[in-house]
Amino acid sequence: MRIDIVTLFPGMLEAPLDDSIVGRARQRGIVDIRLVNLRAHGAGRHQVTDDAPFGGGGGMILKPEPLAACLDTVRDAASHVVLLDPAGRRFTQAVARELARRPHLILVCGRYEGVDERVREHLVDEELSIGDYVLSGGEPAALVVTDAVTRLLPGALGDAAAPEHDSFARGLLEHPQYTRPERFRDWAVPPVLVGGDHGKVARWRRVMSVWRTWRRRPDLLETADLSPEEQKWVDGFSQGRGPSDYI
Ligand code: 9D3
Repeated sequence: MRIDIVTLFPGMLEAPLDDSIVGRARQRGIVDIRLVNLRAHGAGRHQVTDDAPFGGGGGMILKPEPLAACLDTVRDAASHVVLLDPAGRRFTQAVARELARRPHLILVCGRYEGVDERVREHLVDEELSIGDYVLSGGEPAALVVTDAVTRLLPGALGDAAAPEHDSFARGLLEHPQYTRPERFRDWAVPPVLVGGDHGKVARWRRVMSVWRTWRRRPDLLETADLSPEEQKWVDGFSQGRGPSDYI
C-alpha cells in the first residue's frame, strides 16, 4: 500500500514514521509512506498557502490552488483522498479496516482555521476526525490513521500478534496481563496464570476481558462479537454476579 501525507509541517511526522511497527513495515516494503510538503505548491515567491476569509473575521484559510496543484502530482485513478478535519466522520477500527483495503491513500492535513470549502466539495473523497478534542492541525490525526491502517497490512505485525486477535478487533477490551516477578511488593499474580492449566488460563482471560469491558466500556458490548456463553456472563454481571462466578 502507498500512503501520501500532504502537510505544511512534514517535520512533525518524520521521526514517528521511522520507528516501531510503522518504521519496520516501511523497511520491509509493506507500506510506501511519503511526506508531501504542501508549501512546495504555494503561490508566488513566498509560496503562500493560506489567506484571509471572504466576509471578514479572523484566522487564515488554506487556499484551494496549492492543494489542487499538490494533488495533481500525487493522485491517480486508484487514490482515495482523505481530509483530516474535526468535522469529519469519526475514525474507528472499522474505518481503519476499510482504508487498509485501498491501494493508495492521500491524507491531507488541515491547518489554520480550516480549509476552503471547495477543497472538501471537489478535491476530497471523505473527511475523517479522530475524536472530539481540538488539535492544532491534522498532523497528529494523520499519524493516528497511518499507524492504525499500517498495522492491519499483511506482514506488518509478527505472527505472535495477528491483528484479528486484538481486543478491539473482537470488540472487547484486553484482559489483565502480568509478567515476572510472580510476587512484587506483596502483590501476587493471579494463581491461575502460573498454575499451568492452559484451559483454565484461556477461560480466565475470556471472562476477565468481558468483565473489564462490562465495567469500563459497556457501550462496546452493543456491537461486540460475543459467544452465547459470553452473553450469559454479561447477563450475570448485570444481575450482580462477578467474574469469580464464572472462572
Ligand atoms: C477556529 C477553528 N475551529 C473551530 C472549532 C475549527 C478547527 C479547525 C481545524 C479546529 C481545529 C482544527 C485543527 N484540527 C484538525 O485539523 C483535525 C482534528 C481535530 O482537531 N480533532 C480531531 N480530529 C481532527 S482531524 C483534523
